[in-house]
Order: sequence, then structure tokens, then C-alpha cells
Amino acid sequence: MRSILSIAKRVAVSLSVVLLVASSFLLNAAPASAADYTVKMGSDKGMLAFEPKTLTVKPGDTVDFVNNKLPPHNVVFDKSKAPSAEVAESLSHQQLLNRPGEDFKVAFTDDMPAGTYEYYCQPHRGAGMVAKITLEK
Ligand SMILES: [Cu+2]
Repeated sequence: MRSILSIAKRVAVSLSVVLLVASSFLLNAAPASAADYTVKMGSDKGMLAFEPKTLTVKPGDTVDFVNNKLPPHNVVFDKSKAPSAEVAESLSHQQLLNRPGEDFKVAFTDDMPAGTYEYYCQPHRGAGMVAKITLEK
């Protein structure tokens, strides 16, 4: 004969399993939190390059462009190499950064079309200081 206690234990165990499964579904359904990326202007090794050269972001993410080596640098998004010329314009930072450590942040938002946005540094474009950011949805 089973005691009421052992039945109560079995009910409690199966209930907690149900709760665990349900909560893991909830966690999976929750949106990933926004990420902050850093792009160095001028590589650590002293090359005229953005580091990293390619980056994939999602809406809500922020990219911090930090002046590193061989300034001055700026960031100009190429209107002809972007899903939207308007967005390329709004992401650009024409003003030159002169001091190492200076930075500016760019936010990618849900109202921007997905795709690859190419950008360059105006003074060093000819030297190959070009890179791209892909907005993925
Ligand atoms: Cu530059």
C-alpha cells in the first residue's frame, strides 16, 4: 500500500520537471541582449586598416569606432555599397579623429534594412582602409 507521502513526492517531482521544461522554453524565446562591438581604426600592428575588417551585427547592437594607430581617421559609409544610401549617410562620421583613444558610437536599429554596409576611411581609402558591417535580422 502506498503512503500518501510517496504519492505527494512523485507529484512534486513531475511538477518540477514540467516547470524546468517550461522555463527552458521561455529562456529560448527571450530575445538575445544587444551586443557592443569595437572596431579599431588603425591596427595594433600599425597597419592602415579597420580591425576587424568584417563584422556581423543585429538590430540593437552598437559599434564603437576607436581611434587606435596612425590617425587621423574617419568613417564614411559608401552610399553605393549599402542597402540604403540614406542609412549609409546617417551612419557616417566625416569628422576626422585626431587623438588616439577618441571614439564615436554607431547604433544599428530595426528600421535599417538588412544587408552589407561597406565603409572606408577618407584619408586612407587608397591605402586599403576599407571594411564592412553586415546587418543581419
Ligand atoms: Cu584612416
